[in-house]
Amino acid sequence: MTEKKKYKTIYSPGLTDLPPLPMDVPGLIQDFRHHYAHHLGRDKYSRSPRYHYQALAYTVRERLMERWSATRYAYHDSECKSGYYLSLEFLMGRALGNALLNLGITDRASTALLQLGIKLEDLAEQEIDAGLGNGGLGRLAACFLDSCATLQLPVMGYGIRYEYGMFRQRIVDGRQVEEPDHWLRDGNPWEVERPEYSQRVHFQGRTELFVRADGSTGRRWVDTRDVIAVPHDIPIPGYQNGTVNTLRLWKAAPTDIFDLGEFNAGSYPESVAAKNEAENITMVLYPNDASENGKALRLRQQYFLASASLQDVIERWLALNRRDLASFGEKNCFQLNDTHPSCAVPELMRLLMDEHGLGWDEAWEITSHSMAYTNHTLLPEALEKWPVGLFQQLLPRLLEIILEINARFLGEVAQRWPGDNERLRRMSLVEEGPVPQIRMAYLAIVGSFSVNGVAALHSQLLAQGLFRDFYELWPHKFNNKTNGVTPRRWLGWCNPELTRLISEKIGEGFIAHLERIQEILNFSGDADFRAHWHEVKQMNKARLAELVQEKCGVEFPIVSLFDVQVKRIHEYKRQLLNVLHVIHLYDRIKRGDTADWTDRCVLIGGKAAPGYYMAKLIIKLINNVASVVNNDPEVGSRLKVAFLPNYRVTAMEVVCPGTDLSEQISTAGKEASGTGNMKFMMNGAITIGTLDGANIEIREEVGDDNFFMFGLTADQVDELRPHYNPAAIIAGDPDLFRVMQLLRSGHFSMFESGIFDPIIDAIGNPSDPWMVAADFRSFIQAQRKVSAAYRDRERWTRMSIVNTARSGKFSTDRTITEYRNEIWKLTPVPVPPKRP
Ligand code: B1H
Repeated sequence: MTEKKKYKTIYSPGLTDLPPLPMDVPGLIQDFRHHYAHHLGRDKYSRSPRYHYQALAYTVRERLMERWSATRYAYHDSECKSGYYLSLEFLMGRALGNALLNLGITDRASTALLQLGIKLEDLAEQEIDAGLGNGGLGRLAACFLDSCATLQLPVMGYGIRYEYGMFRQRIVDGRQVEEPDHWLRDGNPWEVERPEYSQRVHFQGRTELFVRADGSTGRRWVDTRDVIAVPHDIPIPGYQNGTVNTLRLWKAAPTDIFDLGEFNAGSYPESVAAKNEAENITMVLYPNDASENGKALRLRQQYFLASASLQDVIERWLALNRRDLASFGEKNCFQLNDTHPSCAVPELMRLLMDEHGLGWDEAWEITSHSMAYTNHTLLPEALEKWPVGLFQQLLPRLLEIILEINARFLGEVAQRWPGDNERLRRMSLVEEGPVPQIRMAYLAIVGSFSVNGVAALHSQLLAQGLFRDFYELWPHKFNNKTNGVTPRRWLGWCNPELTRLISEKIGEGFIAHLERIQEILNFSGDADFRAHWHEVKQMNKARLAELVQEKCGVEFPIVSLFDVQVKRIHEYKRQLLNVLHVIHLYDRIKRGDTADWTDRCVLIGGKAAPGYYMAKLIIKLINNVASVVNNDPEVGSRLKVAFLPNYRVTAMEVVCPGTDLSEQISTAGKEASGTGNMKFMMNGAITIGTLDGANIEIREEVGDDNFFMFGLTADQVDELRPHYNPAAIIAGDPDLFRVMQLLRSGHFSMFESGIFDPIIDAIGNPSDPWMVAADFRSFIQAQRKVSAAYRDRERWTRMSIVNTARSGKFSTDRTITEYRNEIWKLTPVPVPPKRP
């Protein structure tokens, strides 16, 4: 049923030759009512806001559809080079507001709905986030798609349509509880299933030698168990430019019942079990973020994505180029979002050789000139390795190809460094040991023409550390592409008040040309402008305070400094250091050390990987500290602490506009880039941060005076490590000593004495990889400066304006322009507007 062979092209221009849909208020009202009554079948009594949302979603969707096909025709006709972003994660969040903004009809839709007695904001709240990602890496992929569409680049996203996205987090007794995110339960108006473009993906089986008609021999993959990949396409609108690009997400489906019956010798229950086995592949997103991994199902997901996507691209290419693959490598470029889709390297080799008859050299020429790899982390526990035995069992033909790639590659190394066996061992794609493993990062480097990190420091550390040997061999492959965020969602949509204020001064162009936002610096001397700036921030803080009241039951007075850290909970991100500062403030209040005090509201939010014990314990500690602090009458409004449950894209849309102080406090050298830091900056928050990831570049842009820097540098961290002595630091720092004393005394343990011992031990451990104690003093001092600066409203507001004004570099439009010019070599393709 799902097999593509059963579909053939029926050319039918008459079916699609339609006049453009109206974009005015009456037209929107008419179509909204049509969808509500005739499409969804609702009547005047069924007033659930769900259906209002759905009716508007369909009204918007059909306006995307006409631009979508126009974009496909434009790309097809231009015979342009294409890019593909291969990613196991696309953290899209909500689609409705983004589509309205990009179509330029937010105000008209809002007016239309008001005439029907409906508020757009209430309706938009009905949409469930598409949470198909863990954090920064997945959200970066989503921002990239937005910028590709806005820059009119022929780039398609390829990913997995997980039935269950990132789990929902509830907090029960201060602890994280995970609940499945069945986001597709009520249907998804933003996807279009395209079974006619299904692909078949092989697993298991064995390989054998075979003889071709011409007498030559080859190897082939036989007796496989197959799964069908069914594409579901999501439209990606550019900013008011007529372009709508495509995110293609694959869903796994069983091959038809006949095949299953045959395989299972007619046994019905086993057939149904096999159906489940197929569907399991795309059932759930792995929620690990940059922590431990290694399950067979995950490798199945990775190969499934790589194989289906490559077959899809090749099929389209052959349909267009009459079966000629010679120039495939010059006209197609695949960007691998970390090593997760790196099976694409051996899989493209396999498809070109086994399915399309190319020889090794020709196939390698194409593969190694069309693949590019982005690394997102230096953390050893997140570097993917798969046991050779697992590959042998699951993907035997791929293993053969990987071993051949390795043999040829090591031959090249041996030529360059004769006799250097140690180097061969270090660089081999196969790590020897009791369980030999494939090093996926090395596979990606060998198979790609470009290898990039995601911030200047990170790229430098890759070349000098993790990938040093490879950098020596191929320095030309290595480059940096500092991350960004899309200003459409992260300013235009989430902060309409600030966007309006800026537009009044410099026009609206900055949303698609963020470098122009620096023109607001001309107005930072204007007291009136500053007063407005402050007012907007206070409004946004009120909105955030409302959220905190509703979700945490904690009152945040908007006159306080809003101090926020939202991101995945991970030891390297050092939420713990933040908590130590909170405890220190609490201790100061209790000791009456409150001269020149600045009232503070500290908000922390983020999900812990379900199996990450320490991260979960840190969540519990934050919640316990919050409950002690918030319920102490002596503390009052001087300090409030809240843990925001279920942090996600949609929460950030309220959090970042309402933040004064952005916490970016990872151990230097550990955070590859960070992107939350950029969202906060764009919305006028000031950063307190270490010299890590993109923080360094943010500080460069805003200047030393508009950034609160603290802590060891990456080099200093490395130097200190061998003689790190946290016990001595604690003993020598009375503030830290008292904080540790409070922790040890069980002051925050409630009735569970000793529960935080693992945290106390970790801080005092000389081999603490995150060196929390090392940066405590410096952090406390920087926070003192923050408090003083905030008391001077004029000064703070100036700093806030400078941060927004200097955020131009951190638009993904800049990032994507660099990818396009330096890696992808793509040309923009304009899409002509439809005429009535
Ligand atoms: C980042 C990951 C990641 N780096 C493994 N690595 C995953 C690794 O599910 N997994 O197995 C998922 C995600 N994510 C982040 O990427 C970095 O930590 C950030 O610093 C960076 O800003 C972001 C985007 O480049």
